[in-house]
Amino acid sequence: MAKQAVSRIEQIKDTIEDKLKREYGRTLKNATDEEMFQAVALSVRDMMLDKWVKAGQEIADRQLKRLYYLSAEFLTGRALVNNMISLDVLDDYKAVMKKIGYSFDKLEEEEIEAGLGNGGLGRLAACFLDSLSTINLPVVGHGIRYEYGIFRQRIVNGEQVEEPDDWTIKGDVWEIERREEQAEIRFEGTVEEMWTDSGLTAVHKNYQSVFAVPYDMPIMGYKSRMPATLRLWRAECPALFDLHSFNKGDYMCMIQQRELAESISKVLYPEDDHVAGRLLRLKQYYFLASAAMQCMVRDHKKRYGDVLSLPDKVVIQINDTHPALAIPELMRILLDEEGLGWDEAYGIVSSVFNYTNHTVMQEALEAWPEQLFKSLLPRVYSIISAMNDRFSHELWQAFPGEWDKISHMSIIAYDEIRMANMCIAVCSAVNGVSQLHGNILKTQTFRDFYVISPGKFTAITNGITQRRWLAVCNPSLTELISDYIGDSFLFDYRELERLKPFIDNQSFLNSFHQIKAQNKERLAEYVLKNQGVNINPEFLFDVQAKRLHEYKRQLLKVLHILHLYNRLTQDETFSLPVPVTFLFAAKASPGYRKAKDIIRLIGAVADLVNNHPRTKNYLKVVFLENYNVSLAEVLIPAADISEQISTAGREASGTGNMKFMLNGAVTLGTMDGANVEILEQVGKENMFIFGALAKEIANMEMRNSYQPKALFDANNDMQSALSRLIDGTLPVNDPHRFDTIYNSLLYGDYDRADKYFVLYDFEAYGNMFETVLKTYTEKYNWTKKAAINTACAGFFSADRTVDEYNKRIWRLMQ
Ligand code: 26V
Repeated sequence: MAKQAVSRIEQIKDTIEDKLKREYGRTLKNATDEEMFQAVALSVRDMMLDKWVKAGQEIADRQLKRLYYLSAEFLTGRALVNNMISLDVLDDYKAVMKKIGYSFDKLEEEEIEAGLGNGGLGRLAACFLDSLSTINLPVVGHGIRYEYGIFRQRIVNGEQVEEPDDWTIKGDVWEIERREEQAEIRFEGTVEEMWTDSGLTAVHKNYQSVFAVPYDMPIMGYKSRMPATLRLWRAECPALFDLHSFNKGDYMCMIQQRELAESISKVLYPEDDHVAGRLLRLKQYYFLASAAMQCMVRDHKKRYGDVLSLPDKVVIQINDTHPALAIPELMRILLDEEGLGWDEAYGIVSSVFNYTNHTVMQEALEAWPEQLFKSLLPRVYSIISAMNDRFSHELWQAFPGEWDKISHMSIIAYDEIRMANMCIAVCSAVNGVSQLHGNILKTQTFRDFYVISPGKFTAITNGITQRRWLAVCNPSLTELISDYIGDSFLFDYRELERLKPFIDNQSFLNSFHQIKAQNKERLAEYVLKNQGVNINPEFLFDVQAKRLHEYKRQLLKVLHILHLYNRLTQDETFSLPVPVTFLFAAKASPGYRKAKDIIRLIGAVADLVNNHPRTKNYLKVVFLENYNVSLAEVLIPAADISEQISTAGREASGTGNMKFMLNGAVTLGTMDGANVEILEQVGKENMFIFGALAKEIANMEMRNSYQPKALFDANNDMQSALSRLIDGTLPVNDPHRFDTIYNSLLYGDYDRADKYFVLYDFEAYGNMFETVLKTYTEKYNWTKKAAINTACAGFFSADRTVDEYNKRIWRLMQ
């Protein structure tokens, strides 16, 4: 080993020893696992802080324009190994741990992951910060420091049980509290308008204050000189006790007020499927928006003196509509605190804001009850009202007399305030997250808006960071790739396609195959250790891992398993060319009944097929508990097949699809979201595509022509599979447990029958699955397909994504 490396290793060891001594009064010999983790993490943090401070200086000196990425969710996951890789010290730390005889894996597992997000939207925000830092663009992410992140899921008697996720219980090593930069957030009260020398001004009175205290975390991109900052806001009660008014009644009241104030950042809402007009959620969103905007204006004025130069120095991206109140909040600050006139303020606001849409599901488009909004945020309400008046006027000019259209497009109508409409009306750019999704926004969801401002709309396909989703989660594959093409693909995603010439190289493919086998073994160990279930790595691993939602169609896969069960049990001559382990991992929103029923169904089907004397030789079904970033890191590298089977037109992009592809899983999917672009990259020989197209689905919906019952009547296999839901075959206590699922497919409950076209695609899915199994038996051929998927995944790097945002929208300098 080179002399330099030896001294670096000694230095790291000394630092860890020093941290242990000073923080805990311990030595390398008697430190607990937790103390060891903390000491190591602190030593890594020191290295990041050096870069962080320098970056801050550079931003100030060069007066760089900065991005504010506003998001209600940042699903960062564990940070230790990722940070080591970014700082290029992973091998050094491994050597140190070896030297002191401490397991590196244990260290890694000691970290509690920050689960401050529900799914794709939150994880995307985390990938973006990593990529922005990697390409050295200056960004601050603003979010909420939820005390409880996404719930921990346990399965008890087949049912999902939610448990609180106490992630800060041991204190978070990565964050730094910045109490001196707190902001006051005002709720409720009344607004008085007054004429003063500077015209009509509004004064907000009798409000209730809550304080927002920031916690900053450096996010280290790969070999970056510009760590990103993630600033998470925590709610606190303004003053402690007011001793003068101290009497028993006030005391109780004060304690209550304190609880109320602090409840704002208490918990992440575990829903991403529908909007309940919840007061606390609205408070959270305003809390985030106001804290971020106050902080931004304060910082800008400190650097540049006034607010007029904001558009030159600042650009804001709002991640879905959750942080959209930042728009009227910045108006409020510019009007009421900075004394600007409406047009001047509006000019600034409309030039700095941009909006990303992440869903076309109507029930997830936020709209707040007008009265509730008005009483909680009276001043913000009056500003939105004024924006609505002006916007309605424009609409009237564009569509004279078309009242339906105008009220459909207004920001406020039918006693509701619609966040997406406000964003589109005000922002400079509105983007979808895949090509297909962008087109649906233009032609369906927001088509009337597209008519009046076509230039605003764009589509930028999502991406993932190849550091976490390859280097961290699949070290062996990373090493193999590096052996063939060097490791610059970790920095430059285009490099990955240099693997293509090796796709026919026997020894490359052998190693690729072996690595997949090892990763399957690693997963099997995990499943045995955590759930006490044995899975055989010789089986094909078919994985569907994502939030549980009807549109994602976990149900399609379940019905197909029942179909295979029927065939295997009814026809002794039928068998599968290769046995399959079907892995599911998914959290259901706690209030989403149907989603929870589907989890129960998966458990019941698992009990059925895993225990039947014949089917257990061919099928194994496992539901993995508590899907989160850390589980994804073990699961994804072990997949042979990636199930991406949403109803076409519904999945805005998907990012799990990209993670699986990068790790050499072949996609079995519909023409939905970014699957369409995966197909463009890999070609149809390297992907298994089936099912109705988005256009067909939209047509059937428009004409109301889809009749699942007719399909059912004409298809024996479908009948047999579906009847398993209600004929007592499934081992559950209540024989009617799955009646609702059955009925909603055939007859609809409160909604249309089979709203997500599960039965429509049932046969096509089954046929394509047969092809998958046949292909899998040709080992060489299969590994080639898998490797091509890895080689073609470069396009889906979030480095490419943020670079596109930058060229089209942000215009930041490196
Ligand atoms: C909606 C709501 C509504 C109610 C309250 C909380 C909440 C939280 C999130 C959402 C929107 C869900 C949007 C979302 O996560 N979309 C996913 O975004 C991914 C990143 O762009 C994309 O890959 C997925 O296809 C899309 O479903």
